[in-house]
Amino acid sequence: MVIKRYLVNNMTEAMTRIRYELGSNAVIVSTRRIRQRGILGLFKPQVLEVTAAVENRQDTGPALSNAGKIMNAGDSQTAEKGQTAAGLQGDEAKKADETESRLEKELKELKQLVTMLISQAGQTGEASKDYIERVINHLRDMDVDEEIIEGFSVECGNAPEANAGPEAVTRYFENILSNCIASRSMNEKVWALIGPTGVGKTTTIAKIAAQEMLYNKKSVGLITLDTYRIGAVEQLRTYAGILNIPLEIVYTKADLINALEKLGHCDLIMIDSTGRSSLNRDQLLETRDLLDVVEDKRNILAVSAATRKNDLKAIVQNYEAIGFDSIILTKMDETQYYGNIINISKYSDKPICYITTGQVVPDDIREVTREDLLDYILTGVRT
Ligand SMILES: Nc1nc2c(ncn2[C@@H]2O[C@H](COP(=O)(O)OP(=O)(O)OP(=O)(O)O)[C@@H](O)[C@H]2O)c(=O)[nH]1
Ligand SMILES: [Mg+2]
Repeated sequence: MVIKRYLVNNMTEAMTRIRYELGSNAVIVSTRRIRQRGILGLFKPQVLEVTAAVENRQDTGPALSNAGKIMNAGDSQTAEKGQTAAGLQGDEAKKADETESRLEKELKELKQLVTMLISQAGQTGEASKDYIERVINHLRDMDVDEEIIEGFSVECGNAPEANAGPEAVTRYFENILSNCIASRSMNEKVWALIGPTGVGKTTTIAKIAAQEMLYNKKSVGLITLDTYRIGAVEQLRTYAGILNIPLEIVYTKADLINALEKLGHCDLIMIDSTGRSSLNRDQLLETRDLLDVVEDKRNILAVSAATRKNDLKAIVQNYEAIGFDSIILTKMDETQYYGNIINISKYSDKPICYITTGQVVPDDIREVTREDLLDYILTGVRT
């Protein structure tokens, strides 16, 4: 006995294929609707699984074996037709007619099957094209840089169908995002937050200090360079008071050296700096001059996720005047257009270490993972 399983769209397709492959003696053993396996299956409609059996292997493949006969019959038909009319009589002529009509019928079925398979292949290609188009529109909505979209479109849009579905898209962005996550551990003892005005530097310092104390049991000390803005020192003093940690206020390089010595016993020293417009190079250089006295430090650029992408590009480029090792994307809760997560990987080769998601200290901050960022970028086109 030969048993064969078919995945088809409907019973007509099943019957045609079974008749073609197993012959007219085949019987249907079971039918059920199933979804195809794998993530790609989620995006495909259910298919019909039909199991058919035939008693004897010799019964199988009549159409295939007949296919040869059809060709031969076709070739010889013209030559033999005159002979048939002239020579064959009664039963024999009837038999020949029957064979001819059976062959015609099988040929018709074969034609239908081929047409159906060709149209199905076309539809699958269309589906993956539509999907890539949908992802491209989504990326545009997310305000992703056009050059990134172009790169994606070339890579996935021109890929063969198997490489142009949701799995391939996820893989593509996983690769990009792998480079924009701080995989290196941040072992430096001093972390200095720099960045434009009002992006959340001081609040973020309070969040990190609290989390490092609570979860990593580190002793933390704070230094502020921001004696420029009225109320800035008080803001950080309030956090230092709540956390019960030391705070040093610094005006000059000598002050900074003293402060670092005083806080030498701390596991982590966090430096808050004055917010600087990235377009004011003199101010940027002033901050760099001051920070240059600190050895073994990590400069972290804080920038709001809600920044327009061209401004983000300028900020990242101009802050190279100070130099930075990683990035914090702040105020993720203030935007629904998360393109900057991926834009920043194009504008800078520095990884993202944290994102902040609200005003609450210390909760609204988290270290980033690739999956987290993928969710931000692809939610809406993954399901
Ligand atoms: N929605 C939202 N607001 C935030 C976030 N982080 C900080 N803020 C708010 O942004 C405002 C400015 O925060 P600061 O921490 O003072 O910003 P800063 O960068 O230190 O500002 P300057 O020192 O003036 O340059 C405050 O109202 C914060 O509560 C965040 O992740 N989401
Ligand atoms: Mg501040």
